[in-house]
Amino acid sequence: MASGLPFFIQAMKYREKTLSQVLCFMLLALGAGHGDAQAKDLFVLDDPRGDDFGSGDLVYPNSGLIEHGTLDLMSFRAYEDKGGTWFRARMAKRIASPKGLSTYIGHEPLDKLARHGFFTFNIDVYIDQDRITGSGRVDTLPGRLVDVADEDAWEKAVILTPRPEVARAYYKLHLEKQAEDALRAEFGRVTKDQLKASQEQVEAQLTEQFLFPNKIRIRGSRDIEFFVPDAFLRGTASADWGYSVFVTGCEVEQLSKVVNLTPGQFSLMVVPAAFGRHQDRFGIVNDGDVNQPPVIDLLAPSVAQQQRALSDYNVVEQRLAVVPGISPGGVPSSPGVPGAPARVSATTPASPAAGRGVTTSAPRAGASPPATAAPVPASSGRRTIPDRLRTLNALRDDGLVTDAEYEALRQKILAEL
Ligand SMILES: [Ca+2]
Ligand SMILES: [Ca+2]
Repeated sequence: MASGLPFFIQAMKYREKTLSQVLCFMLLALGAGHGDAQAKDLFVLDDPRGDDFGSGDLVYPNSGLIEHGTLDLMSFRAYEDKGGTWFRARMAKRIASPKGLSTYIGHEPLDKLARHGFFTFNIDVYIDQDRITGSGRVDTLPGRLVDVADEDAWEKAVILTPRPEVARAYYKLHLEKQAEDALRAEFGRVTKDQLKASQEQVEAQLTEQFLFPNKIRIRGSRDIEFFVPDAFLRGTASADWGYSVFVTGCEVEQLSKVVNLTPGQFSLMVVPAAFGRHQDRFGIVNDGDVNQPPVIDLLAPSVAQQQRALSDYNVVEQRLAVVPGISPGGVPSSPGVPGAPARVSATTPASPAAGRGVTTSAPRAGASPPATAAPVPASSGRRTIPDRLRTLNALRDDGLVTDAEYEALRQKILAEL
């Protein structure tokens, strides 16, 4: 559905962006290396400096922890290594370390939670492997408030986040709850078998479509690298694929905000935006609209394109801002079958019931929760509560969540009874 994108963005996709990027790509192919004999550059995409303001209206929280430049993406590079691809993001400023800092609640060492040397941002990478318009998913993780362009509908999502195991577990809890709600809404009750099938479906889809890398390293002061195994992408990252890449602030402590909110409100570790200046969220200035996405920097050839993409949404139409993908090799998206619904990639439901609500066929605009999930009152007996508590216990046993987080989440889960 090309009409979902303003013309100038579509035009950009095939023209203005490709020249410099293809040039970069060629230069890299000529052998700019990493000092690692095995490493082979695949591509690099540059992003302007000083555009870490989203649509142009976002200002940093006055927490003292992050400041202008902290979330400013300068380039996004991929290079091949044994068994997979390293992605490297270069930021405009030194990447802040959690060392020596404490959690807000409980005052535990922050680097006990954020174990990979960073804690202030997430970088989402949605990869369109088939370059067929409308084929794949267009939704992004909860809290980002953007969709990916239909042209760049994705098959694989790689989410760099300071607490990868916890992010995955929280997202899984969220999906399981959605799936259970959908089953109950449809059948009035949920059998043990349905529940089991539904949970297996959630896990299979997560594994197939989402990677939260835990092989992460900081290089120098401004580069962060994360490893994506070939097994996940089914090969090395290709310059011919499309990449939708953006930076959000990381809400590294989650506490009460997780698990049980409605789908439209649930946010997976993203610092939100709100009017005025705040300590704990991004501020919206310049009379900017309150519903703009909390995406601070979008990988795009120009600042203007980023601003256009992030400010083009409509709450009444339940249309989110749409972020374009970039193909480093300049491969355009080919038209899909006209009028065909977006393909739900990979996991096919074992039975109609099992898959319901799980195979999120990428509803446009997370503003509206899936219709199937709506009618169920929160007080309906939840079969997944014991499972969710087990998940939570496992996170605690691994030392991945603090006692304060554990307690807040436990209360939240139990309150659903
Ligand atoms: Ca930038
Ligand atoms: Ca940008």
